[in-house]
Amino acid sequence: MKKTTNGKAKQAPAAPRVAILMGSDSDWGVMSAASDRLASFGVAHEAHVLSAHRSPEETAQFARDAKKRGLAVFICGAGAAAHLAGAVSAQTTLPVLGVPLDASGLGGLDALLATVQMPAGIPVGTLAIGKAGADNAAILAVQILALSDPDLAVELEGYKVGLAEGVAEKDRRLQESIAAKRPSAARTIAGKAREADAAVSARRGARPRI
Ligand code: RP5
Repeated sequence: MKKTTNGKAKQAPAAPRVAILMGSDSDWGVMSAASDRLASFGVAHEAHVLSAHRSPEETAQFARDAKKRGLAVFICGAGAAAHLAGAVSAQTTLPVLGVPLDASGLGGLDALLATVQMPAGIPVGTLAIGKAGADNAAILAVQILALSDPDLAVELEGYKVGLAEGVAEKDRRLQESIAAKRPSAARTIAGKAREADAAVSARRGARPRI
């Protein structure tokens, strides 16, 4: 094992487990969300531009070599007539997650249909169009890896707890802002309800409820 300048053993960087592929460098602005999410879970990954149409041979070769290189999951993002995920899935038994991107005048619907409508036998797990899809593809990749990685499974549990806490915090802030904007209205409604209650009780000759 190599040593650093201070004499400590140098850790070899972890081998990439996830490959993020995209049809063009113009996809990176969206697909970097997948990279960020994988990094947040400490999952080693790599990202490449490979095109089903413009570099079909290189794409097929990469897909075929992936398993022996230790990769476990593919995330493929492409726009327009998006065949990248399908072309990769045709060459590997590793799970392939497809992210349709908005790269033409059709808002990503073209890429969604091209990615999701795979013929039977060549599966592509297709996510939402754009950044949410890239983010979810990364989370799904982590979930796949976590099936055989208990530490990662624990991380995922913590992530879910964080999501629920985030929602609770948003609700708390919403309630605060509603209360801050309508304190008098709330008092008026409560006051009117009490008055109506007292009037009904008086008509019945009973003591009003407090
Ligand atoms: C697709 O065509 C790529 O995935 C990209 O979304 C789209 C446009 O590519 P560029 O023309 O920007 O290279 O294959």
